[in-house]
Amino acid sequence: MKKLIVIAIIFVVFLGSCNNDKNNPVNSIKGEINIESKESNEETDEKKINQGNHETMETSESIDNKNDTNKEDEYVLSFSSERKLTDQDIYDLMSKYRDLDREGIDLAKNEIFARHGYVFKQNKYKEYFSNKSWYIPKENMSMDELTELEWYNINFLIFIENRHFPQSYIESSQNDNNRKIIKNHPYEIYNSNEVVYCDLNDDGVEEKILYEKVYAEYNEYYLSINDEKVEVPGGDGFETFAIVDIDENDKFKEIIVSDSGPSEDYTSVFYRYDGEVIQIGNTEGAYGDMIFSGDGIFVTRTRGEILHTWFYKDTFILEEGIIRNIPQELYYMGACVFVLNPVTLYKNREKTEKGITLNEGQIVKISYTDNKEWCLVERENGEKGWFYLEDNYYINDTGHFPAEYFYGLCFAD
Ligand SMILES: [Ca+2]
Ligand SMILES: [Ca+2]
Repeated sequence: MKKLIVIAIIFVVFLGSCNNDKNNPVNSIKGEINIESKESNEETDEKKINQGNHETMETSESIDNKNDTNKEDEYVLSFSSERKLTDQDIYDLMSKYRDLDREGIDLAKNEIFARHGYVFKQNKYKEYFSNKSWYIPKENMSMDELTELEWYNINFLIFIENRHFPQSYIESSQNDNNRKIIKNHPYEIYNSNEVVYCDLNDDGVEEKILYEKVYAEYNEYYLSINDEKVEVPGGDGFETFAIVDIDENDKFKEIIVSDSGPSEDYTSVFYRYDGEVIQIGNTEGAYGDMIFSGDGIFVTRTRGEILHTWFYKDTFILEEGIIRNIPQELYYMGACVFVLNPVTLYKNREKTEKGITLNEGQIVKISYTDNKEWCLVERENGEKGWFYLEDNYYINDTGHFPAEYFYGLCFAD
């Protein structure tokens, strides 16, 4: 059991590395768990531990006697010590308490500790649980009293907390990226349906540029440069376009027209003018997603091909008038997931040597992928292993979908 506590603490700490919010209640709870587990490790007297367990049994009996009638009202999750929590439980909880926030999930998690009489250090928990008729504080409560199932549920709730609420690692990492992009952008943005003058080919003569959105049954988009007009592909083009100098060492400036697509699958088309309008390439991502370094290389945001809905930084180069992709061996996915069922990984990207097994109730990070077949999973302690997707759907040779093993994958349109 002590080993399990250590494991649980490791995952709490690991999740911290996926979470940028320093004020997150998880961290304060992490502190509480650490303090208590330290005490329990020191408590080597078997007699004491047995006494502790006995007291817990008494406590749970008295809980049942007191609260048979209003169990649902007395708990956020009345069954969180009895069975594994599922995604559905969280959705039910969210529909039951419409104003359920991060705090609510945090309370659900602490409720598991409180059931064993955990004495909270922070006033907000002290006050909340002292108002529950079932809560009996127990000064010498040992973390060893928590069952494997309860640790599973605590980890699950920690994962939910970070996934569903605003300061989640997912959103904060995206915000960070956006901030960087805004700081670095050297492009200029212009409105559609307004004539713009800019020398695009460095011949000392400004081009007359017009990007038109024509609202008809189907939206139509046209780019006119001087006397030439081309139709721009797309279904939901931006109200603006950008002029950028991708490579400061050539004489051209480039025009980028971005489109938000049917479900925010942003795409961009690139044009150059050299006496005629030339489409030089297209990428995913809008110009606002891109970082230009001025040397012909730029980065955009591309949707990943495998496992779930995710995006990666995709590098392109403008060479000899054409934009082409620079493929990478591995792409950073960085998806923190909760393990629902044990899965054994491979030591390397060959289907021969099996390595570590991920156990249910763990939080791990799917860090890198070749974006074709293989994904690298990392544990907080640095242990790594690979799984592959069979026929693009199933994990390894199991015939089961990734969502059966990992909770937290995103399957958006
Ligand atoms: Ca010119
Ligand atoms: Ca240039």
